[in-house]
Amino acid sequence: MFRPVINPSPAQKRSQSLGDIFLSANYTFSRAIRWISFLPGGASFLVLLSMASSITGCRDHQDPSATATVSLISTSGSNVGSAEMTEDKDGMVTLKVNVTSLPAGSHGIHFHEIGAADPQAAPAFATSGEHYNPASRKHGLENPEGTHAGDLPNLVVDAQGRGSLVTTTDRITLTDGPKTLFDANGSSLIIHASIDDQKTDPSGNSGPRIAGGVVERK
Ligand SMILES: [Cu+2]
Repeated sequence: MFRPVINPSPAQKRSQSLGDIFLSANYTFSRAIRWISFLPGGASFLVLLSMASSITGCRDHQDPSATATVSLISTSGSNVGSAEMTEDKDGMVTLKVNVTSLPAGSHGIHFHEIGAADPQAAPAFATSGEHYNPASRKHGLENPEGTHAGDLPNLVVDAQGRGSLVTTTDRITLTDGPKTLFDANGSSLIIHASIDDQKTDPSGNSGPRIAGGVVERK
């Protein structure tokens, strides 16, 4: 198949090695096709599909329902930040909250049981109901009879009014199931005026609601 070159020039060497690469790639491809042809129809279709998807680079088909977002507003209706949520394939949800223009200090923050966050309700954000608690537990990350599905670590806000919280939880999901935030009446994320003591039922003495928003599919 190949005419051997005795004492090849550099140009001849180059063309020979390019030919080798072409031949070896061609060989690998034809071996793969021969191998696929031995598989039953369905399996060879799947192999071809996975080859195609690895070529186009679209192997990570993420369920669109596994991400969510919250737009947070204050009691006066102004924007004070947002939250992003992502659920991984094992059902672990990562929550990232960023806020501005809130009072300095530690604030209780929870998922509440209704997807309605009206700052003009009396009292503010009363429309979001109580903490999301489908398992009927008591409040607090440190409560022996806890924990509400919607309970979270405190959100710390600095002297400039900025705060962020990054945490993970498997007490809630964004995908369907008994602890999904997207149940019949949805859910909200609510920030309180005071620190959550993580023990006192039903809301850790965290005081009035100062900001909130509805959890929405992204
Ligand atoms: Cu709350």
